[in-house]
Amino acid sequence: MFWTDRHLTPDDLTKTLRRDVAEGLAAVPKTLPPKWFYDQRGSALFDRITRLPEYYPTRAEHAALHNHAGEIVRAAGADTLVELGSGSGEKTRLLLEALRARASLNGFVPVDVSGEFLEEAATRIAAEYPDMRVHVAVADFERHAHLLPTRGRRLVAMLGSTIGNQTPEGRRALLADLHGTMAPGETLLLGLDLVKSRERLLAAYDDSRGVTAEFNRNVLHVVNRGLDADFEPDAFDHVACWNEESEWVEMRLRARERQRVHLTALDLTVDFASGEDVRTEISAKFRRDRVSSELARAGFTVRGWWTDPGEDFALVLAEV
Ligand code: AVJ
Repeated sequence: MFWTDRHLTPDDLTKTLRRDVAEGLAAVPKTLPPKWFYDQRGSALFDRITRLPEYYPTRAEHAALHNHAGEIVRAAGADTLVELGSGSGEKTRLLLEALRARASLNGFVPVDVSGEFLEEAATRIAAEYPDMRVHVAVADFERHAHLLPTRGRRLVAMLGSTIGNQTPEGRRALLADLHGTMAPGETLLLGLDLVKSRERLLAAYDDSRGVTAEFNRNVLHVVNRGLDADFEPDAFDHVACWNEESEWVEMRLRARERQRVHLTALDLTVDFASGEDVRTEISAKFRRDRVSSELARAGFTVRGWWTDPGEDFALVLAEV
């Protein structure tokens, strides 16, 4: 059984891109939101990042899930997996397998903004689990949480430290919003990258092969194509820095020299000073006490905390 709900059209996406870019480039300092990294090329580059020796989060999260998926689904008591920001599907399968092993797998709801990619991955999974209901939701979980299918007892997973892209204020809003859409007894599973040495963090976001640099510049290719703009991606340097006070990694693009960019679809001209930065991503790193208090503030109770053997990455399960 396979359904698709579409809460987002390609037209909606273009509208959001226009708004995000117009607001971000008018801000001081300039910003571009990280959700625009992931066109086809950006997704392929991210996939390469996850296999880099310096980028430990994906492997660490996989190890934690591999070791603890059984305990997690037992604590959750769920029969339906909702996956917000569905990734490659490898981590999904570990959770689906654990649910099937308890004979409590009824439904799977993958949620993402890009329909094509999502339906393709979901079709493959549906074929592997013929008795499971697959309900694809093309949606932005930052805006459409209340429109997601509610059937079954849901385990809502947001893996890959995706929530780390939010500011503390954004996290507060997102957690409160999710809490408001979940029924008593349902659970939220977050994958969270943990605070660690500055050296390891910076290496993970500035790899020696330059894949992350190319991923970072890709947002300019996306803006060029989407808004008929003339950014020269190679005229920007990739910069990663650790913000000690806020405990997040920042990625920026730094103009190598003075430049002027035209965004035809916005009827906008933007000037960059030599050395001026555009902030393209924050990637927050977490500590257990802060996570517990943020979840409590949104109305959740923490039911479990699991890590990989190296304690680089955590999975936290919170009940409504
Ligand atoms: C997918 C948002 C979790 O923040 O580590 C990887 C994206 N950026 N390298 C992260 C990313 C640079 C990644 N997230």
